[in-house]
Parts: sequence; C-alpha cells; structure tokens
Amino acid sequence: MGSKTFEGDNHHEDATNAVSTKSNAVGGKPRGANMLEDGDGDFGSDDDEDGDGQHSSLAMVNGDGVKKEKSKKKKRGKKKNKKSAAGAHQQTSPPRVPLSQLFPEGKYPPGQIVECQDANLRRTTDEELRYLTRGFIANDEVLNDYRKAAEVHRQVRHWVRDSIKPGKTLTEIANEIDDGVRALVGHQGLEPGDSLKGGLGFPTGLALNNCAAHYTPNPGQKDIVLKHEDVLKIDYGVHVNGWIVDSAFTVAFDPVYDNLLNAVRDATNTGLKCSGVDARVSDIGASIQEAMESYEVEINGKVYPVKAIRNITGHNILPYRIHGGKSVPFVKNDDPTKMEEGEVFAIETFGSTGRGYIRDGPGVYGYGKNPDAPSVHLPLASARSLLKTINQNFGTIVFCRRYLDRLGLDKYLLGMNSLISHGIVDMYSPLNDVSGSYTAQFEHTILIKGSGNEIISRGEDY
Ligand SMILES: [Co+2]
Repeated sequence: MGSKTFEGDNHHEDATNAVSTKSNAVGGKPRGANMLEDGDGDFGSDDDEDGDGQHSSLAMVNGDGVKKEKSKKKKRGKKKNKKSAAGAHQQTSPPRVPLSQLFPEGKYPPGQIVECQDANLRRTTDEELRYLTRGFIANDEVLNDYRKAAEVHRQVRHWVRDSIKPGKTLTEIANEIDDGVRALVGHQGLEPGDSLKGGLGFPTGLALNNCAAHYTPNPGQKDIVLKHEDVLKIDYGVHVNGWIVDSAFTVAFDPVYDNLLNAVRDATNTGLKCSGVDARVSDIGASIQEAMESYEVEINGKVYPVKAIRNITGHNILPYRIHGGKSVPFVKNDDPTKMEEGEVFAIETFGSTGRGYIRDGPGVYGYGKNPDAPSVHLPLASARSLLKTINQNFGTIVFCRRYLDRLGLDKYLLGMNSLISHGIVDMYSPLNDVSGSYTAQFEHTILIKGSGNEIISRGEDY
C-alpha cells in the first residue's frame, strides 16, 4: 500500500533502450534475477540465508537460481502448473492450511538476508542499548511473527499467480486472497479482537491499468472482469500481532507489457539494494528513478518511456500502522531523512506510461483510524457504535467496506461520514494516472538491521 504525497514536478524523462529480459509470469525464476545479475553484486551476491530445509519456496532465491537465471528466451504463457511451493508441506490449493500446521515447531523461515553494502556501517557497538531502544525486530518472537506473516504472503500469492486468469472478477480474486490470508494466519476475524491477532494488513488492492493503487472492489458495485489485455497490480498485506508485511506485484497476460514490469521490478530491487542503516531516502530515490527510467516499452506500435510516478512513495511500517510517517520517494528529492536500525520499510515503486503523476479517482478504497484521533463526543449513536466495531476489529489497520459487510454491518455510511468529519477516521481514494496509460508496481518489506537487512517478503517469484 503506497503513501501519496504532493511532490512537485521534478522528474525527468530521458529514456534509453531498455534491457529486454522476459520473465515468466508464474512459476518462474526470481523476478529480481535481472537486477541481481546486472548489479554490482554488493547485495545480490550475499543472500546467504541459512535454510533450515523447512522451507522450499525460498530455495530458488537462496540457491543457485538467482545467479544462474537467464530468462531471455523464456516463453510466456507456458505457465508451469506446479503445485504450491509449499506442496511438500501439504498446503492445499486454494491455500487453506494454517501455517501453524505446516510449521509445527512454530519457527518460520527467514526472508532474503542481504549484507550491508559498506562494512563500516555495520553496528556492532552499543548492541544492548539498541536492543532496548529498537527492540521490535531484535526480539525473536517479533521476528518470528514477521516471518510468519511473510510466509503467508508467499504461499497465498503463489496460488494467486497460478490461478489468476482473464474472466475472473476482481471481487472473486480479492475474496480468494482474503480467504487465503485469513486461513493461513489462523484467524477468521469474526469475533471481536480476532483480526487484531492476525489477518489482512490493509484492503487487498487490485488496481487495473491506469489505476496505480488503492482500488478494491466494494460490495454492491458493478464488478469488473479481468481481461487479457489488462495490467493488474496485486497489493495485499498480512499481519501477525500487528507486524505488517506489505508486498505487491504486477500481473499482465500480454507480453507487450514485459518491459514495463521489468522496469518496475528493477526499480524496486534497486531501492531494496540501496536500503540500510543510515541510507538517505534522497539517495535511494535517485537510484530508483535512474533504474526505472532507463526502460521504455512499446505498446501498439508506440514507444513510451517508463516514468517513475512521483507523488506516491514507499514508507516505514509501525505495529498496526501501515504508514509510519517516513517516506521513501522513488524520484530524485532532497529529503535528508535516513533509515535507522530497527525500522521496517515497504520499498515500493510504480512505473507508468502516462504522466507519472496520480490523482484521486472516484470511489472509496478504504478507511483507517487516525492513530492521533482526537477524543471527542460523537453525537451520532451510529458513529459511536461504528467506532467501537473499528476499535475491536481493526484498531489503526486500514480496512474496506467488504470487511465491514463481512462482520454483518450495514447502513454504516452515515456513521462513517461522521467519524471522517471528526478527524477520527481517514478515507482513502483510488489513485489514477491519466486514462489510457498503464502502471505497474512491485513492493517488498525490508527489515533494517545493523548487519544483514532482511527482505522478509522475498520469494521465488519476485
Ligand atoms: Co506499501
């Protein structure tokens, strides 16, 4: 889930010939393979995860797959109809087996561990102090919760990638993702408080074509059928005890969009590579933009430079809060903010064939309780009872109308409007580039550690 900003126009549009490397949409090699091969190796060569053999879906990332992958001539469309990567552990299709059953010892696999670019930046001093002040991800239990959320994300998306096809409706796809996440974290979220223990990290985003982000199907509205020529961004979150994994990818059935997807995948991997203790978001943004805008894409005989969308950003993540207050733009900027040890970031980038600038579209994506919500008397009883439901089921987690309907609520819009006008709840709109354009997104969640950042949501697919 991205964070919208109001940056000025500071992008540039130089596009050079893109490196054409096709990749499988489904069941293929790591989508980060190109970056890892072509990069300077500082990060990409250091994914020294200590596999414990429990976990197969990361094998290709951590093994030779990354280095040897040559995806140039891979044919699209020949999707390997493999069982889930977790098939060996009896995950079903669709995924319904709680992870606690697949990992009976309760230890969940790590993401991709990447070493610091600069050994001097490794923090070995003041370890104890850091542990106290930045105890979140240094805490083994928290880390394990985080890894569980990431594994749920991987297993659900593995199935989504295998099963998604033109003709499905966005509501079907959204419900399938949501059902999978709830089953795997082991919390259906139908009792008060249950979805605070684990579940969706924000409304499952299914943004089509020029809609870059923040679209989810709402009940009672005309459903949209996925088409062969569509470009779909699938952005969903999984949380365990409030630790949110935010990760997204793009699906396109027509290979004409390959370079758009390649550009954005490369850009996001560049951002991940530049992330770390003391990394400046200004440097990260400049590197990402350079990677992104070195691509162009030809659609229907017209060549488009891939533009980095300049008014949406990556962001840090806090417990139960998808946007923690820090932004990671993916265009050149002069923000002096640095990443700090113990922080968690969602590194996401969006590329576009349009203006590279998004505006609020019609409709509603979701709602989220303002963490600094004022304590005021609400005159409307419906607003008071809605707020109680929100507190019990979502806290500050962003939610959507489908999630309220599922709890049996109806006729809540008046109460919701009251909460919004009192500054208690924020509303999120779909974010669109110009009509007729195409946008793509890739996103991973990374834990910033003193030594060895962890791209927690990394999988064999991207
Ligand atoms: Co995000």
